[in-house]
Amino acid sequence: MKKNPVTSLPYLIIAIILSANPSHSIRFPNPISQVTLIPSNEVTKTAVFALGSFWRSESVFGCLDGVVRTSVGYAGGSKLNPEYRSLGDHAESILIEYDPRLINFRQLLEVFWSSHDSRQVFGQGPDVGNQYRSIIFINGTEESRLASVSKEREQSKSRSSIVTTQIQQLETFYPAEPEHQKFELKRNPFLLQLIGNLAEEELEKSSLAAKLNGYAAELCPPRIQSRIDGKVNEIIRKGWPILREV
Ligand code: MHO
Repeated sequence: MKKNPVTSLPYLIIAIILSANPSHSIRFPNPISQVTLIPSNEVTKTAVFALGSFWRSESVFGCLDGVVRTSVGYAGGSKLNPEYRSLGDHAESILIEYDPRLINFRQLLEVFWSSHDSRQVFGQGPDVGNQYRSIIFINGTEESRLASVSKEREQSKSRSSIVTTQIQQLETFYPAEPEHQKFELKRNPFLLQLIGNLAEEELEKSSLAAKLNGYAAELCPPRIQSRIDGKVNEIIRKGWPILREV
């Protein structure tokens, strides 16, 4: 039977294109797991807060959508090159790198206020000492304004005690020792294995590790906590592959 020239024409054209130029191979879109959520030309901003133990603070902020990276360190004091066992007048602090298109400084401030007791004097929760004091570090007039407004709002909620939070210009942020970075994730070998037992440097710059560090401490917002639960359970069921994003 004679072939219909109309239906065979598109195949003929494709065959000619493919044979004429070998670079025209068929491309499939990247599988979802390979699409990074952070565009390569990312323009991120940073924020630094102190609100008690930095193990906990890193978990609280690392889990938020829009937070790209976190690291813990020392800030707010004058001692040069502080260390965990001799941090001088510094406060345990958290450096947050975020995508301003997804989360902004004002929203980070809301998380800051709701994640600790800013009225507790000389400590936070069970942790006693000056290193656990509450500080909003600012950079620029807009951040300064937002910080002051939010602190006034916080104080106006009750006049029975004083909001101790300081607002300080950020000078130097000294990163803490590796063993303090992603502390909550590191004490969960199961989750570490799930993301492929990343090397220390990768762990420190990984957005996924920042999220799972919050998940490990059960400090993610409930919606995110259950989203990650779902992904983790799916991987347990399949036994493979490794968790690449949440
Ligand atoms: N309560 C904590 C404080 C740790 S911290 C990073 C502890 O277990 O020692 O200061």
